[in-house]
Amino acid sequence: MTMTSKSLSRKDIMDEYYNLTTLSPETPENGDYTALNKDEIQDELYEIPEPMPTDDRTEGADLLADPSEDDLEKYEGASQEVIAMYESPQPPFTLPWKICVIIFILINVGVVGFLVYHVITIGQEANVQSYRVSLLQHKMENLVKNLLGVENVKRKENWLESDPSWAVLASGTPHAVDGVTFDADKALDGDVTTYWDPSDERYSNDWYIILDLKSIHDISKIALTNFGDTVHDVTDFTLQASLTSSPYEWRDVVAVSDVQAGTNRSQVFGEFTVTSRYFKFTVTATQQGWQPWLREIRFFGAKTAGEGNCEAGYKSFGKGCFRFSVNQLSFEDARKVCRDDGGHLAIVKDPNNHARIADYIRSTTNGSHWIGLQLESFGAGADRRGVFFWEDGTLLTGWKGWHEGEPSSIAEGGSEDCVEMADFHDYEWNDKPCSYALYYICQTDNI
Ligand SMILES: [Ca+2]
Ligand SMILES: [Ca+2]
Repeated sequence: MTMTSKSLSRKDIMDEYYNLTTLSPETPENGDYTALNKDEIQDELYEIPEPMPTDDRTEGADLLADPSEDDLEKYEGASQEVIAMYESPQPPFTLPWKICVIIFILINVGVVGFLVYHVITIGQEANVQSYRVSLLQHKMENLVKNLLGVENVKRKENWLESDPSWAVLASGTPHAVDGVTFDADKALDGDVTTYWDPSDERYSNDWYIILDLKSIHDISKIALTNFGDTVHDVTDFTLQASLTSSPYEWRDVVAVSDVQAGTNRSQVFGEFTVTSRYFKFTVTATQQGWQPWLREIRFFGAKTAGEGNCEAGYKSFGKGCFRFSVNQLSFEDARKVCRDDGGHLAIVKDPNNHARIADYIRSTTNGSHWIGLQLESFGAGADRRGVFFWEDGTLLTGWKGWHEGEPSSIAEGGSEDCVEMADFHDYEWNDKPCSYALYYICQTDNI
């Protein structure tokens, strides 16, 4: 995606497109073309044709599902109006895109600076500050990645951003008061004011949390933040790891017996390396044998690289990393799974990549798969129109993998707003109702 295209919202594009297809040649002021320059319109729409032989002019109208002669005439009339405007001696003033980018960066630097100031001045303790700064750094890296379109931000070990959903099982009955439950989530919420309190008998010495880090990680340090008293503070713990969940196959990673009680500073324990997705953290002793009150657990490491610099479980095809589902879901559910995985439904803009992916499907499930392409329709009844967008927000332009006769359902009464690589079309594209349960392909960037 080019930087110029980022200055346009989807609504802008769809409004412009709608204007183009409905504009009367006698009333060019209906279309607010002054907000765009000619290159932007040509980038974002399906190329407004330069003056060309009449026989070629229908090419730009392929967004229409079933264009009538009348539609094509309107489209051509509108195209000529736009071209005439940009060839006029006084072109409309537009802010250069580079200045837009600089302003955008300056605004973001200001926002980040404001956040950093507050992290430094308001943070309660040094460990809280360092933790939040690392979060901020993570978010800034993503910001830079988005701004520059850099696909390969260097893979780096770091303190992972804890996630309460990592806690899948915990021992004991969590203490509850005033509607607040002191469950294991509280040790993974990134908040040192909340804590895990698994009420249990004294000297149980088997208070555990099973964690699912959602993907395979290389972990080399663990940090605990005790409550800070001399009754409930953890003094001993073990960490075990399993690559599988049903059943778990626990193997010992580290046993620690020198955790300091009576302090609520973060304590780091390292000197191990483990590659796993599931972890069992067990408190084997507290200062006076009562159940632990534990503010936070953190892990240091990075997602494990698989083949071709892809995360484990992903396959490298061309520039992207792709994971093929073993289950079948609706488009929305599949989209959510991919996003939870840190990626998105597959964006297949390149015919060579498409061929590799199709080959892989033929050799495995041999079934239809959702890809990250969806129709956004506007207008209703006979006026229904639609534009296909990829999951990264870009318009479907350039190469397209439609099977002959597809998409078949943009026009009036259409309901096939999602796109599959269809087994019955030899994995060429078909538009299909989004509610169908299909296999799906997730994609992440290289790491
Ligand atoms: Ca907490
Ligand atoms: Ca169809």
